[in-house]
Amino acid sequence: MSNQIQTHQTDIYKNIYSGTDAPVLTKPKTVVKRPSMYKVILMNDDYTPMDFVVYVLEHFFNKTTDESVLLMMMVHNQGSAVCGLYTYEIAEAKCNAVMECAAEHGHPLECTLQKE
Ligand code: TYC
Repeated sequence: MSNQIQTHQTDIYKNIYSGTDAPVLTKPKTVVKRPSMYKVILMNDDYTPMDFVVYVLEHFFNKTTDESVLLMMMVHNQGSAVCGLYTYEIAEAKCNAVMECAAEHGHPLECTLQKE
C-alpha cells in the first residue's frame, strides 16, 4: 500500500483575480495522513515447541528473552497475543516470515493481522 503520505491537491495553483487583471497563485493544500497500523497476533497451537516460539519472538519481533517467555506463555494460556504493531507492509512481511520459518521447521505456528 502506498498511501503513507497522501497529497490531496484540489486547487492546484488556482488563479484568483485580485481586483486587477493580475493572476495570483495560491499554494496547493497538502494533507498528510498517518498510515493505518496493524497488530500482528500470534496464535496458540498444541504442537509448536515453546522454545521455538520464544526464538521467533526474539528474532522477528526484537523482544528480550524475558519478554518473549512472558508473551509466549500469554499466547499458550490465552490463545493469542499481540506481538507488534506495524504499518501494513511490515506487519504482513513479519507474519509471512514467521509462518515460513515455522513451516521450514515443521511447526504449524500461525499469526494473523488485525487492523488497529
Ligand atoms: N501451546 C504450545 C505448547 O504447549 C506452545 C505455544 C505457545 C505454541 C505459543 C504456539 O504461539 C504459540 N507446546
